[in-house]
Amino acid sequence: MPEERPDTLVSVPARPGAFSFAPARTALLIIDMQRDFLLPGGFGETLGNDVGRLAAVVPPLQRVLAAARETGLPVIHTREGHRPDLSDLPPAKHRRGKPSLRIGDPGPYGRILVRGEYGHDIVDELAPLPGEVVLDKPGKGAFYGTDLEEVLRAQGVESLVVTGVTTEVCVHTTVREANDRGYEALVLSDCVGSYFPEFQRVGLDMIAAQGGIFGWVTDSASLLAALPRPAAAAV
Ligand code: C5J
Repeated sequence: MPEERPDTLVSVPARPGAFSFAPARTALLIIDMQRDFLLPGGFGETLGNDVGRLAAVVPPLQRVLAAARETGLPVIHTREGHRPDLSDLPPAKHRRGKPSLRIGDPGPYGRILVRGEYGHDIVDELAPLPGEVVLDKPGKGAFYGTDLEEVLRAQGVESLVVTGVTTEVCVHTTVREANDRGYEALVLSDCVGSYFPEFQRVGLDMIAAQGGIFGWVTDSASLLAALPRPAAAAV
């Protein structure tokens, strides 16, 4: 049973400056840690990407997920994907690029990026627990076409710890959407991943630039050191 979450402010060293948040009003957002993006043969690879680059995100994100659960932070998982009849897939998204398999085509883990398929679901290492929100989104941003805002409002959330893939696409879009809606977002540099090292670096720089134009950036160790946890869990 998680302890009562402290309402006092906690400060984490971050770019462009310390990020202060109340654990009682903070949620962990895990963006699209789906087999289709992380495993060979999934959607990410059909687009020509080296999916091995995303694997490094899993161990630090597992540690952050465990700490969030111990502290009692709400955990929200998202999955990008579409209805089996593809009625929510814009034709422009469907025909985009030259992937070896398109959304809806049969692939090694079922139909590519289709809800209910094995590949659409979250990797085993980060599997949601009963009671954690799993939000299916048709777009890149987690607020678009979802009830994320209602979920956050109902839980009194004001700050988000943002993790997942990919840094420059779904993470960035979500952080920008969150910023426009008045949320303060802390992005964990080692818990977000990109297929492109330069996009990872620049994507993070863009968030923290101009005094934190979209949010703040730190790493998982800094967050874990600052997060107040029940004494037994922190040792
Ligand atoms: C992409 C995502 N890259 N989750 N989706 O298409 O970033």
